[in-house]
Formats: sequence, structure tokens, C-alpha cells
Amino acid sequence: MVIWKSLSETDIEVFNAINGEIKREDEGLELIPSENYVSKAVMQAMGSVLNNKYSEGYPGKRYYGGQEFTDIVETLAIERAKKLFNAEHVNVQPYSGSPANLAAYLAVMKPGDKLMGLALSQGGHLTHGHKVSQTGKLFKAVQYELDPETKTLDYDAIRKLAEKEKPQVIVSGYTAYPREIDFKEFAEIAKDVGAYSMADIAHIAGLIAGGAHPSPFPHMDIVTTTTHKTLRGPRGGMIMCKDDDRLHEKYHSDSKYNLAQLIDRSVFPGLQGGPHMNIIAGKAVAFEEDLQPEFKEYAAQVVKNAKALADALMEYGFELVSGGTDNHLILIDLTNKGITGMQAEKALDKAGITLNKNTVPFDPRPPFDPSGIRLGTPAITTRGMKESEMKEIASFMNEALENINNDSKLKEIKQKVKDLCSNYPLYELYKA
Ligand code: DSN
Repeated sequence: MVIWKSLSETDIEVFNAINGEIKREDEGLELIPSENYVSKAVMQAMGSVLNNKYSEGYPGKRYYGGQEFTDIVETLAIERAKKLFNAEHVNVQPYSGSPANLAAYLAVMKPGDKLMGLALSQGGHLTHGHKVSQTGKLFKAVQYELDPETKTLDYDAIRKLAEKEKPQVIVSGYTAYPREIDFKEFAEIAKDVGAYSMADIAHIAGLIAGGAHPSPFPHMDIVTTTTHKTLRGPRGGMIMCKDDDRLHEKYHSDSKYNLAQLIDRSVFPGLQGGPHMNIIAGKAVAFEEDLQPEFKEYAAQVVKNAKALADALMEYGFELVSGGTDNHLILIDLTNKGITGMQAEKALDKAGITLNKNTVPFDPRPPFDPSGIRLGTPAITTRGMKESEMKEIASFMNEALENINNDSKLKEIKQKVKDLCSNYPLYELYKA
């Protein structure tokens, strides 16, 4: 068929860029805590002909014909997600985490209503009400902060703020918080002030699915997530919620829909058109992988590795925000090392170690060149690395950060990183 030629024959520029990325991922240490490597099976589902199909609506109730296979795929994704998280209702159509959050908010709030979330600079997310995000413009955002001493969640202060502000939605779940979250406590605070409780578990979804972090269910009313971080699926989003008419009566006495229906209607037709069925197929495949016993081992190892890496880094004098980690990520305040987050990110890039500069709570520096760096273990754990490799990685990082202006030293470290990674090859099949 005329369109069925290989990428290498039709577009050498894109082909070469993809090959460059394969080599970069294979030879370097990926420590960005929101990144991971998906399986070949997930990749195949994402790259399948389901990309070609429009499927507005939901299984069994579509607006276009030809849905016999898309209905199978979407139903599998929904049922597997329900099992994985013990969720009552699941919508697998959100394109990613930000649209999932917006859809969840618009299901239960009107513009001008009050949204309470952790400030971005403290470890929240743009969509938790930051002023430059639409979520901070459409809604009146109230931002809570961490305890200035411990840099951990202060549930008493959060309760006081919620009682004073009486928001419609209280969001927990973060992008740079290394400690466990007490979802039960958050749900009680929300209930007491008449708010919906919502958890954005994008970062820790895989840990929750694998039993390495307490679940937001049955406490939370609404749970949003991405599917590509610790969950190890395709780039995408998902919303889970209670399927409970009592919520509808309490908050929406003027509406004929319950919470699950409000969420579905908010995603489609409220915010999105046709769902990306190839991505939904990838979600179904990933959720089945996540239901296997090996995924529990993976989730436990992610946390063990993060703790081992944290301990080794502290031995080199790195200051970890909150003094350690309970999950997959580590936030380092580099102030005592006399370097900035941007300098560290750039030097480590030269050494083949990828992570991101990040603000630390109460950071006196600007977000583009903050005081900290954020790193994590989901991707390197997928490669098969364990505690002893974490010690090596900490020593590479320490050496690189002591030599940020010494390019030949950074090149030497890059070779050591490459040698370590060659013991844990990622893409042999692609090279063959
Ligand atoms: N970009 C994601 C992260 O790195 O945490 C959040 O959306």
C-alpha cells in the first residue's frame, strides 16, 4: 500500500531524531521523577490503527459509526482501572493530567467558585490554582503552604484555612512532595467544610496501584491522574470518582446528574471531542501490566531505591527537603553547596544524568533558576537498577556537582554513566 512505508524511507529527519532519543535514553540516567519507560506492548497499542478512529461519546453510546473495536478497548481500560484502584467510576478519556483536572473542577464548580490547593512553588501543580493557569483565573484560588520548619503538610493549618475560606474543592496530591499524603485527613477536612475532596495522584499513581503508598480510596470524592508516570502507561489522563447520588443531593440539588455523570459530561462534550483511542488502548495494556504481581515488586523497589539514593546523597552532604523521602522522589536544596538548580541541571546533563531544576519550599530564588533540583527513581527502577546502583549514581552526582565547570571531568563521568547503563539495556529490540 502506498502509505505503508517505513519512517526511515519517508522521513529521515524525524527518523534520525527518534534514533537520537533512543540512544540518549539508553545511554543516560533518567532521573526526572515524572518520567518512565513503557513496555513494547504499550508502545504497539499507541502506535496502532486505533489512532485513525473517531469515537465521540462513551462505550455503547457513540456519535459515529464503526465502534465495535473501540468499545472493547475503552471498556477494558475502564474495567482494569476500576480493579487496579478499587474505584467506583472511571473516565479514561482525558488527554492528559491538566485537562483531567480542569474537567474535574468544571464538573463540580462554576467560574468564580473557590479552589484550594498547594502553591506551585511548594510542590503543587500549575492546575491546582496557580495564578498563570486557567485554574487560577476561572476560580478563586486559595493556596495552602507547607510547614516552614519541617517542609511537610501541616494538616491543622490546612484545616484552619479551609474553615476560613470554605472552598468548593480541596486538592491534595503533588509534583514535588517526597512524603506520604494522609488522604483520609484531607477527606475529613473537606467533608467538614462542605467541599469536594480531590486527589491528583499523577506522581504516585503507580505506587498506589502497587501498594507502596496508601490509597485515596475510599476517602476521596474525585481522583485524577496521568497514566505515564509511575503507572508506566501512555501519555494521558484519567478521572476516577465515587458513583454516589448522595454527593449529588448535597452539592447539586438543582442537577439531575450524579457525580460520575457530571464528570463524564464535563470531559465529553464539556471539554473534549473525540477520545484518542490508540492512547486508551495503551492505557488498557498498561493497566493489565500494573495488575500483575511483578508490578507490586516494581512499586516497592521504586521506594527502596529512592530511600537508598536519598541516604547516599545525604552522606555526601546534600540537604534533602523534609530530610528524606517516603516515595519515588527526592527534592534537594543546593544552597549549602553554593550552586543553583539551573547550574546543577546543566552540569548533570553534560554527565549523562537527566533531572530538573525545581523550586524548594519558601525558595528565595526565581522559578527559572531556583535553589533546588528534583529527581526520582521510577525510570531507573524499570531498567532493573537496585540499591547498589543508587550508591554509584549518588557518587556520580556528587562528583559532577563538585566539577560543574570542568567539562573534561563531566565527560569522564558521562562515560561511567554509559558503562553503568550498558548493564541495563533498554532498547535492544529497536537496535536489532
Ligand atoms: N510535568 C509534570 C512533572 O514533571 O511533575 C507535572 O505535570
